[in-house]
Amino acid sequence: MIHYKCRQGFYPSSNVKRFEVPENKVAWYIEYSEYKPIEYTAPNIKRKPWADPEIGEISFKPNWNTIDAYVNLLPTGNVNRKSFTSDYVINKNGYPLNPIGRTGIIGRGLLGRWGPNHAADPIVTRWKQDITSVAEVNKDTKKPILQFVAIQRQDSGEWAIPGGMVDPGETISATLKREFMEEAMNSLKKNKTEREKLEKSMRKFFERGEEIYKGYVDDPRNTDNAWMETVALNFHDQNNSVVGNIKLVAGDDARNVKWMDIDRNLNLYANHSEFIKKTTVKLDAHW
Ligand code: RP5
Ligand code: MG
Ligand code: MG
Repeated sequence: MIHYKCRQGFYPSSNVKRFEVPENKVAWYIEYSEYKPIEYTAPNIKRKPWADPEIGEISFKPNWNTIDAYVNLLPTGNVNRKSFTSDYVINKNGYPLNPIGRTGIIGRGLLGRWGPNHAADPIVTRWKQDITSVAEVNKDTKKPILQFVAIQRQDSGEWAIPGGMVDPGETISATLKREFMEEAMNSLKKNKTEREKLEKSMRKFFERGEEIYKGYVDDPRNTDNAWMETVALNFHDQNNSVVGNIKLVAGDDARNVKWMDIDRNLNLYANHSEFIKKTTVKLDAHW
């Protein structure tokens, strides 16, 4: 794997320009003495109670490459500091190193954790149908067209899978359902009773997911010392009976939500298009 979206241009939501890393200088084992990465951690991240403290603070004793029972957290719970790639390296100053390589930025940027920041991505799909409920087939590939629930991200305006960060102690399956309900069903704006009812109606559907991808994400927020990793699962509504019929309402960090037709022209946030492509292979859908 190589990363593209996190090694050029401006760091997201900032006027900080990355030190541009050419493709043949990404890997750490390649000597690059001219490399002068820019230090950047967004000021508001440093104030967030859920974010890691600075490296070197005496109270901060992370257990790298482990499921860290780190106690200073609110809410308390284990933080997964293991990478799906392999054990990452800690440099001589105590900073974890991005397993893919250089990004032109040191520090955490917008990310809360040093090292891997774990997310989960629910890929909710259905078959595209015409008004008479007949599945639409692409003329060229002769394969049925798949749709997935896409959200438009508040931060970059790009369309994406409605994923989100795994909270300390949270299971992946809980994150998948919670983030889908927050971003695509606006659950945070519902009262407790409504939210519980909604959760109950989605519970069965979210029990059967198929793993599509697990690993590093080519996220524009990645830095040399902090990066995104995810587990993406597909939840497919074969006959439009569950989510095929639900009302989508954008919420939390989503400004828009819709069923998006899938084909090879998709241009999504980070490397989400790659996850969607894998889903079409699994379901033998048009791409
Ligand atoms: C991506 O960022 C992941 O694939 C996931 O979709 C998302 C999680 O971050 P937030 O949506 O919480 O910003 O790398
Ligand atoms: Mg979210
Ligand atoms: Mg999100």
